[in-house]
Amino acid sequence: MTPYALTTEQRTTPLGLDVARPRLSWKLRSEERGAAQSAYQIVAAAQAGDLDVPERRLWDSGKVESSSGLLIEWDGPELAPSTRYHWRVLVWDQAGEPATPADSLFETGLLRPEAWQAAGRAVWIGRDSVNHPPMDPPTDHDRTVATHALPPPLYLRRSFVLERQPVRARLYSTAHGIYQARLNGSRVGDSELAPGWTEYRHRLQYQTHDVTASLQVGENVLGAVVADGWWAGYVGFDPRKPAAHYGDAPAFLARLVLWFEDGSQRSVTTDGEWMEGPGPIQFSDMLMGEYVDAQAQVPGWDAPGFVDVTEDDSPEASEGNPGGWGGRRSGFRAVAVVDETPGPLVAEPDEPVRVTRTVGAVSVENATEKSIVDFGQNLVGRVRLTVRGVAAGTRIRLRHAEILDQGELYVANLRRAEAIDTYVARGEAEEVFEPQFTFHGFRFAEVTGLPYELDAGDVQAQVLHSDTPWTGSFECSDSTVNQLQSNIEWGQRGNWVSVPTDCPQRDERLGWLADAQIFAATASRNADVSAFFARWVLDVLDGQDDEGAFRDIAPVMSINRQAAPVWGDGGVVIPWHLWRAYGDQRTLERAFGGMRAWVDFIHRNNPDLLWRKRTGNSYGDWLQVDAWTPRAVLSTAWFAKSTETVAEAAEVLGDPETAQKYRQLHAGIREAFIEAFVGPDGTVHGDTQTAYLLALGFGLLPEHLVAAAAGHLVADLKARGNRLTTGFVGVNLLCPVLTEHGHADVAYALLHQDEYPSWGYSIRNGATTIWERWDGWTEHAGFQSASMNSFNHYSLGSIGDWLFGRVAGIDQTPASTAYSELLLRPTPGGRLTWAKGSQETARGRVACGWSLDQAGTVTVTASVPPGSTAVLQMPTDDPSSVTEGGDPAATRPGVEALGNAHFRLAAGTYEFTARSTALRH
Ligand code: RAM
Repeated sequence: MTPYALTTEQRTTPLGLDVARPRLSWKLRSEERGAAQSAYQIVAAAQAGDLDVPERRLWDSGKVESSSGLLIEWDGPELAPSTRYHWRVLVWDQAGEPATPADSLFETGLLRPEAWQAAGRAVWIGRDSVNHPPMDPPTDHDRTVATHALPPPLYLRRSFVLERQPVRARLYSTAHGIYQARLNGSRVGDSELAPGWTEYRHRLQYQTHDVTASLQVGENVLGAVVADGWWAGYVGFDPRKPAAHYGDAPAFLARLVLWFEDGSQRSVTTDGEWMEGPGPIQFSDMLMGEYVDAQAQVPGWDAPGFVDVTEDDSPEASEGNPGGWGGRRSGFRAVAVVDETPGPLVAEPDEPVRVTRTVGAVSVENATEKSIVDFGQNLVGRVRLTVRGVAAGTRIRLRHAEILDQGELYVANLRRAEAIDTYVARGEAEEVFEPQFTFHGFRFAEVTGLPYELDAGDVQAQVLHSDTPWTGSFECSDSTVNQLQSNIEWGQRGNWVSVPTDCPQRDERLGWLADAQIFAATASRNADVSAFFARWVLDVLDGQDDEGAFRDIAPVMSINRQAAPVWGDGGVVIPWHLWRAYGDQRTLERAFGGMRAWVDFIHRNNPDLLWRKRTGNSYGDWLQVDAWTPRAVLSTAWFAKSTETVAEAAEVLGDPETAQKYRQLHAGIREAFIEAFVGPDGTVHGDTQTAYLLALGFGLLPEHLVAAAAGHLVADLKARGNRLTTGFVGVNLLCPVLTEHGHADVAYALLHQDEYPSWGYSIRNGATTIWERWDGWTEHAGFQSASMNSFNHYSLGSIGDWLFGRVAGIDQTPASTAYSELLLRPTPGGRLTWAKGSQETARGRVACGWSLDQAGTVTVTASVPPGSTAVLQMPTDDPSSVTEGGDPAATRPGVEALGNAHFRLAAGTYEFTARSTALRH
């Protein structure tokens, strides 16, 4: 047995942790059946070598009897700031044999906000716009919508001299806006759009970088480029110009801490000594795009040897100034200290946005005036364009679109987001343009201004998103279903940009709670979203008001009112999901008060237990088609669901009394629901698919009417030729509820449907991501209204959870957390002949898959990680036929027969076969 994938606070070797008692985790793998951890021991030390020397250890947990390696709290001495801690885990298997230990490390951040104020205190610096108003932005930029001038980003620099080489150096930095730090001419780190987006009034993240290797004896230059970003740029669909959201100008805050051999320390911080100057980026905005005039580059501005200002235009003056700035004033001048107080700073707790892959052009259509590039995939990021040998001053423009309309970019659905990047060439043999502080959602780019035909090799798309580790895979025998899984994954990638956004392309890109909660289960199949969501939950909680109402959006932006049903319920669902999927009790604890306050808010305003009042901007089953699920049915069902979840959470958190109270409330809501909305024949008021799905999925029907209600649901689907009418809210219950109630065949019919409305219809029409609307484009009506028509929204992709959970068959029992007890229910069906899924769960790798041959033999493979067990439901109508390697399954090691083709499996890898008359292919 081997421990692997060691994490601290759900991240691999994080730098700059601001957590008093970080939680340590490891996963386990083993070839052996029944493998399990019987005990562990954690030791920690200041140096890796000291882990071996008992008397030099900082913490030794001793041998702890436990089968779990999940989120074990640091129990060593109080952590010191800016300190690296090495830790090792030793585990013993079920026979008491020790396994090979595994090592990891983490490093604390500044830990206390006061640290920013300490000697050499850091203050916010920005442009001194009183004494040096920024130059007018360029007017030749093709802006069509925006009416306000966008000021150029800040180029900031500070020179300092080191007499000695530091042995260690860390840069702690953040911005009002988005920034890239520079040190001695190079970029620091690979974060994009740092510091990311949080509820800035409550929390602003700082980043930590190890910059030891970039420093030198002699002159050093620390710099930064800071653009408006979420702080001061265009965000959401709010027509207000920058300024209105958080502030009106970007600013920078940094603390570079240097440690020397003799134990002494020195800091270089943002202060009034810094200089601010011009640079090639003339403006940059996340929605509008970026304008770069390469002729305005100030060579060497961020490197040693640069002379800030010279009036002397003699060639001698240029000497010793590698920037060769010579004859002109560089334009750098003193910054303004814009704020003395650091503000609510916290260390960044999850993986930042990064460029994670490059996608080449699939084709380039060169016409006289322009080239249209197809990347073959609707994606999120920016174009990287190589420009060859054009004259200085040549202006090249990039426009972006998700889709083409008669060969031209379709940009109407971007609304006010211009998504135009402009490059003015320097006139060199080869120049590379890649905007830095903007991102677009696009599959196509139009390039104008090149005096030659663009070669496909000269243009790439750089894909960026919050770099959550990708942990899941799903595959099957049907290429359309595989395309659906790919579309779901790309939707997740593109919409995970610091916060879970609804869409990445138009003037919106907001953290809508319903979208996120509906998709959360699918998201955690594909990727490890534990740290990402745990952070966002704080934004959700920050948005809650004194009455207990959440907001529709977090961070709050554009719309600030009490949340609608399903939207506000995201504040309950997501913390609970983090507990279920990852065992994150700390986030559940943190969120519990807010979860409960939300339910109390609904209850207080709806004492008759039907949620009809205070429903915010009640969106209903958003974007349903050809159906109208009554609002009160939907909201009351969600009131019940959230109440039940609060009860379950109270139980987990060791408060049975509170659990009992909410269980009682839940029973009351359920009764009220039945009384008000359920007919004696099992019809649910509204008679829509979503009405049945909610009632069935949330257990809101009397037992004797369950089958009848399921029958009404199936009848509606059949009457429509296996076509759905669900919107965001019903869709994630659709296939799971059908399967649960014995109608997997209907679920498969929906999966394979390619007539409108269906997933297959969008794929047949070229979708490479999940569309916002079933009718985003149809043969009969063309494009939906451009006022709301994104081709990259993940919500309708929430079927992904079912692909993993039922088609491949990976799930967990209701009482299990972090997949401690798997429920493996591979479900052959539809036209599939095989399917398989795998997931790197918090405990280790889980896999399940099946294949079916023409004779009706079904083969199931499954992997259960050490310490977990599984209940496997073999898909066969002939339980006696289940074998492994020719022997009855029940006689095999690690297997216990539970009857009716159900088996309990210990950890291990299995391959079972069975005969099935029903499943013959
Ligand atoms: C749309 C958003 C989002 C949805 C809201 C109600 O504008 O894109 O998907 O949650 O409306």
